[in-house]
Amino acid sequence: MMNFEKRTGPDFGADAPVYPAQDVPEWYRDAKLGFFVHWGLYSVPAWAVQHGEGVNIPTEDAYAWHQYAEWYGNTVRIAGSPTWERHQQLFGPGTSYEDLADQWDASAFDADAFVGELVGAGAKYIVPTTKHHEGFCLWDTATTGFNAAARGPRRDLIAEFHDATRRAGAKFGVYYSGALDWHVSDFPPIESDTDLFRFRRNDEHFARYSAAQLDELVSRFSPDILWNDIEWPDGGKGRDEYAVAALMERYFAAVPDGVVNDRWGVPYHGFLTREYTDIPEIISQPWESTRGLGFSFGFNQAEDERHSLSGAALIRLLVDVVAKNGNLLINVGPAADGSIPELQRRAMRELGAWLEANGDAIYGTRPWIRMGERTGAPRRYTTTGATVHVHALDPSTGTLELPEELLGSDLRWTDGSMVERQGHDQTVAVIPAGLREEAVAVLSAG
Ligand code: FUL
Repeated sequence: MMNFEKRTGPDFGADAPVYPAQDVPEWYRDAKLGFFVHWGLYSVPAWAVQHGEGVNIPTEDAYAWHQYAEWYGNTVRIAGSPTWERHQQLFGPGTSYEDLADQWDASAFDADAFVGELVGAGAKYIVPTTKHHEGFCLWDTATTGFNAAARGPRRDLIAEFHDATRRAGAKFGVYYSGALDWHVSDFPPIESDTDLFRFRRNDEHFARYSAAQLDELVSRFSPDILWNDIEWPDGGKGRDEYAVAALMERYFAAVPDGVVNDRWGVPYHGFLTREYTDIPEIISQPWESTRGLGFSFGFNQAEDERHSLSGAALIRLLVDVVAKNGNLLINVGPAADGSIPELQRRAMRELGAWLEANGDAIYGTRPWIRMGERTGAPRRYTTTGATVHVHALDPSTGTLELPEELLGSDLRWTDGSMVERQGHDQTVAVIPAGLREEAVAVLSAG
């Protein structure tokens, strides 16, 4: 995969940093489904305000009412915010966010069992947060004592994730918050999108700190994916050894078949990322859709069934993303103790069972000439070589309109049964009774 031809960023002249010209590897495109794991100090309170049906939060309050529980460390510093109020009541006014480090008890975490759940749900890759914006490192790092081996769990949680993921035969990625680290910053809380870009460390010293951490992660775990977030400190966008270009160089030398995302703030990216966004069409470049099962990545105890994707909705989301050339990086937010809350587990298990029967129409596929049809009952297409898979997103209707390109093909349902057709020109497939209860029913034409 390594491609030694170099790309340079625009407009930098002779001093332009040189980025690798690395393609997104085929294994990543084939994988289709990964699991994000957002776990950190924020999992101790595990709470964010739930907006609820029809509540409209004015833009200026968006950060005070942030729905992402992993943003707790910021929200709790906004005086008067619901998080701030609840925090005073539960933990007492003297308890800072960072004090939560010593309250984090991860004793129920069994990495093999945890990873087993994700792989059982169909994950081909797993991406835990190694350091989220809070700055707490989940691995045993030499760069700071603010880490899970020294405080709270007193375990190297990333090493445990890594070993279990490799044992399970899945790919291992790392999420890393590049330019936001509230532990080593001294800014007021972020209360707007403007603040997000103002209140962040951008100095050279911080770029060195971040690079040292990412280098540790690369040399210890050879991660298949570097999933950076919120860009890289500006102090590290040149040609120095702590700059993105040099980091990439070292990364691809260590992991030639690795891949990075697009959140580095430089003119180089691997796969594109989309977060809680509906994509209307096929995107020709490899991309990845991410979201939580509910409205948060970190576990939010304020959410229930009403806020979380059902198993069926999750399956339909995966099919929709894959038909549009994407991968789905669905998030699981464990409780502080390392267990997966039941609501999330239920949806994951339904997804795993569906993939068990229909995985051939997902893994290793590529999009067809179009993602689906805009009229009639909702459906999506994927392909394996010359075979086209037609996914009925609402099989309860009992019928599936076939695209005219496939009318002459041999058609079979996932369960191997022949396809019965109806209509004067035989363009409608009858969905067998046994498949009508499924979230998505699939027939293959080839
Ligand atoms: C965002 C972060 O701010 C969220 O907390 C989450 O980690 C998401 C995947 O990326 O930009």
